[in-house]
Amino acid sequence: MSGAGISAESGLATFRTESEDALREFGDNPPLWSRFDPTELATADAYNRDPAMVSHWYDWRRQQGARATPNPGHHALTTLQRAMRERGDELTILTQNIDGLHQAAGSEGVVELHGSLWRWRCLSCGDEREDREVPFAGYPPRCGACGDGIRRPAIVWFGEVLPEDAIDAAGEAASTCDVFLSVGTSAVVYPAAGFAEVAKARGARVIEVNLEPTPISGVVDWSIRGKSGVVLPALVERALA
Ligand code: BJW
Ligand code: ZN
Repeated sequence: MSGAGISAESGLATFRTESEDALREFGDNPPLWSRFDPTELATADAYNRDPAMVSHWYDWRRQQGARATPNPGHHALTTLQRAMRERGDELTILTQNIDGLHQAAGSEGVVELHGSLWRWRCLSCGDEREDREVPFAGYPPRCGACGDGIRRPAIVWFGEVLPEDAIDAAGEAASTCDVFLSVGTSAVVYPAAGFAEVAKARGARVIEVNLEPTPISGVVDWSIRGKSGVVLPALVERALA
């Protein structure tokens, strides 16, 4: 299970941090919710109130996403996934991230719990399609399928239900895995945060990789403090040795 922290070393801002030390370390790229109000941007109400403003904000996010490339943390997971497949095992990557960097690193079958920065859904006809155009042309963005419906980012905002197939895949992986890795997530946003505990309750070993302690640090078997771009390559190298 990855969160925004795994993409921090690709230059993408995280959402929140618990420590002042970490806040200083983020320098001129501080966590998003330390400078923006999520209720003004990441809810359906906010979008209905001001679709142009919210769309512009996501344009800015897409501009950053378009420039970002996977870092050694993403690549390490791809290496692990391929090596495990060769041995007849499986590594399921569950991500809360909407940036697509796991896929860009070559990981397969990535389960996107919170949607994607690169997909849009029409509020009228429900058509959902990929669009990587940055910046997006015209506000509010109109649907290419039905012609006049307004499109919204296919991202899961606060108070919205996660995609059913993603929840099912995450539940299945968490309840059947031998090892559950929680990487770069503050583990406060539900239901995603609950899967580590599901895995633990079903007997999996749980490993956390994070710069700082989180609410699941007391539950996990190992809590490794450090940057995922450093820790994951080292972990994977040892796991495959
Ligand atoms: C590093 C690092 C490095 C940094 N290396 N580590 C119980 C109580 C109260 C509220 C709720 C509740 N249960 C559910 C809710 C509501 C809500 C919720 O959980 N709120 C909590 C905040 C309390 N959940 C929802 O609303 C969800 N939906 C839902 O519950 O629906 C139920 C429902 C039922 C029936 C009808 C209707 C509804 C949906 C949640 C969607 C979350 N969406 C967002 C925004 C997307 C939009 C956008 O991106 O613009 O998704 S919120 C934001 O947080 C984003 C992330 O995916 C998500 C998780 O954040 P993540 O990934 O953990 O990042 P950070 O920044 O929090 O943490 C980064 C971590 O990395 C830190 O710990 C750093 O230390 C670390 N780090 N650099 C390693 N180099
Ligand atoms: Zn439409």
